[in-house]
Amino acid sequence: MLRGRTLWMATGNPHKHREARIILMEYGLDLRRLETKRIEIQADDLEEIAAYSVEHIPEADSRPIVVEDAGLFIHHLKGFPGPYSSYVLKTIGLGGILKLMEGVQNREATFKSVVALRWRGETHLFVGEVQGRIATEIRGSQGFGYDPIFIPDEGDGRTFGEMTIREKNTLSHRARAFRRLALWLTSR
Ligand code: ITT
Repeated sequence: MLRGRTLWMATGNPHKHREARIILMEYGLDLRRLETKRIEIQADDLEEIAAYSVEHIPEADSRPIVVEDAGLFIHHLKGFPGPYSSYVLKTIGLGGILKLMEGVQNREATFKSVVALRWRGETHLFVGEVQGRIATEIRGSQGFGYDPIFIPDEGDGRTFGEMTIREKNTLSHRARAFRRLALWLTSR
């Protein structure tokens, strides 16, 4: 088990940290945010990006660190933007995605999260996914990123952007990946 039940998340995104911290708290784990330089490689899969990143954080030599890489895979667009989600959001934005999806019937999408834990010289990966569809308009002002255009299948028709963090945490890709991490850590 972890000493002090504390681990650090290296992320530039405070929303991701907040969501993950709430999940880990349920398991008695304290997830702190680490402000550090992260190397983000360009690759086709999130697993490779997350693992590379966590393995190049110097602080990982002395304490347990997690990095999470997430992406939105739109089926009609053959998985775009996927590992390029961050760049696409910054460039064409939600409006650009909605434009690409104009008149498209198949709106299915998968949100995926890969959590890479670096601990005692080893890397462990935990994956979470949620299926849903792309809304036809931007809805909701909660959350961040793609939340206002993603409607999870298991929900009630609202986008993640129309949900509180706690509601999003019952269904999200991130919640699923971090729960897997928590179960693994607490069962050891
Ligand atoms: P890091 O510093 O942790 O890398 P980031 O914001 O770049 O933070 P990711 O690379 O994991 O995070 O995410 C890729 C993009 O997908 C980015 O634009 C996020 O805003 C967006 N995204 C990730 N998780 C999301 C979620 O739960 N809801 C909506 N958008 C999300």
